Amino acid sequence: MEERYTTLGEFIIKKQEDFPYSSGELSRLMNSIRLAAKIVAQKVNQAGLVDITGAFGKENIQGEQQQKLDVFANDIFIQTLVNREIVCGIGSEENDDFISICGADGSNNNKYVVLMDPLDGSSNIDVNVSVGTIFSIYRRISEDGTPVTQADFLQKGINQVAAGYVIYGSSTMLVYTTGNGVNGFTLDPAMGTFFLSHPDMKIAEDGAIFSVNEGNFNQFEQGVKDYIGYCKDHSYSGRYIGSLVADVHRNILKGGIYMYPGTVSKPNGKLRLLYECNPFAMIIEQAGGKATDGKQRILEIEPTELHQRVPVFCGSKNMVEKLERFL
Ligand code: AHM
Ligand code: MG
Repeated sequence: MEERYTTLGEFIIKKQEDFPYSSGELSRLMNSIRLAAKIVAQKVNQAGLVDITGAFGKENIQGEQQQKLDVFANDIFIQTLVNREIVCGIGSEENDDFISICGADGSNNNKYVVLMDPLDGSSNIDVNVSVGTIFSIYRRISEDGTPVTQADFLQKGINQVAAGYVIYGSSTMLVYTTGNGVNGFTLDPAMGTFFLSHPDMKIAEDGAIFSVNEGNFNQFEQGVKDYIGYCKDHSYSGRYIGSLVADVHRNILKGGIYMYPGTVSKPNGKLRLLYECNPFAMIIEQAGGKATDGKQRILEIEPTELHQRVPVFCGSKNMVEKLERFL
């Protein structure tokens, strides 16, 4: 079969065959994410048609209003993973605490935990801008068979076994890595099948796109301001959708830097280490780029809390290194 016809399902099986002694658990987990992504894609595509957009009237732990589709996506991903008894714990940006998944006898022999932002950028849904799901998979560090603990979720990003995102854009794509390169799959909506469309994705070492919310400019530290000045002096294109998955996806494909720096009022910025920064840092590094909080590699930050925020600068290697010289 020619590569262009490879489906995500086939790709997952092929990956597993590279590890003949694997239990197949990660493959089954990826298949569950693939299924949940299709269900959410279908719902996102209907957002303008059915009464599903708009505020749900509830706030999440960060005091932000949840949208109906946030809640839907969260439920679908959780249900899919729980029903298939495929993980021992789930951490979600939409849940205050992690979820421990146990059988009737209180035990769980699965070895992976999933952390996710089920629908990032959901404030963009009402205006038909691309949104996405971000996920991250770790091997538990607590003893097999016992309920998961917070420590299973507070692992450094370098421990990620896999990470990926789904972008619900003009087409739906699922992009993921298991630590051996990055591959992207596009959903054929007529067939309901993801096909390998972007094998071995690489981000250019140099780029000419900078993505940052310049509305916060006056609150940035001087080094960030100077770097933005450098980008302008070099006539780089400013591109900021305000939807992380879409902004980073574009920069991976075209070369560029994404920045969410700390501000005077929010020194740690806005984005969450566990649900947003770590998965993207793994993907970007696997694609040949870099991701830093300005002081250290994102993947080496020791997490201290589930909903921790960190400044983030990620993208084309030479652009991130240039920025680091300004900081
Ligand atoms: P969310 O997880 O609540 O959707 O917020 C994250 C989003 C990102 O998608 C995006 O990059 C960022 O918030 C935009 O923030 P701002 O509007 O401050 O620029
Ligand atoms: Mg988010």
